[in-house]
Amino acid sequence: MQRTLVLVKPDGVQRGLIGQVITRLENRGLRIVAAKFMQVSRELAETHYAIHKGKPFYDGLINYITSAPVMAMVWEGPDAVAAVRQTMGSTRPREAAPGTIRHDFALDVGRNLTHASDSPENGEAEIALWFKPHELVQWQREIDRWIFE
Ligand code: IDP
Ligand code: MG
Repeated sequence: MQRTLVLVKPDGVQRGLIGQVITRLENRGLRIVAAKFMQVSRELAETHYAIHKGKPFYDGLINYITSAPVMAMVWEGPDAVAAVRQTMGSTRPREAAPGTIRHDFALDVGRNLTHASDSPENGEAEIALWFKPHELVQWQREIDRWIFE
């Protein structure tokens, strides 16, 4: 079972789309492990997006992610990293496939609603950055055997 960090970014929260994002991940069969609604500090934003430092959109990205609260979550499932990114759609919403969250709810790359880890290694690192170990819940769903082969 693989785990991944998911954020509903400030635009998703402001637009009342937290529920729709969660519903799509639940519908997919993924299992929620942790969630917290929080204001992102500049320090956390800069650590999380360190890889993008120096890029033209970096300052705007830090301002965007710290501009209002986010919903931070951990989800798990088989190949959860790839599965969640597939459900989110391409970074640029106008290039995202119909049926993906970014296609169905967004237009501009700087307002693309969600974050999802891009590799299993980054997933574990991002989970450790955003959550304390005791905030991650280990549990089984009654329906798991009908979703996980
Ligand atoms: P990802 O979120 O799909 O993994 P990344 O390339 O890691 O995409 O970029 C991180 C975030 O930075 C994007 O989700 C988006 O919010 C923002 N971003 C990326 N490229 C641009 C851009 O060209 N203009 C404005 N914002 C951008
Ligand atoms: Mg990324």
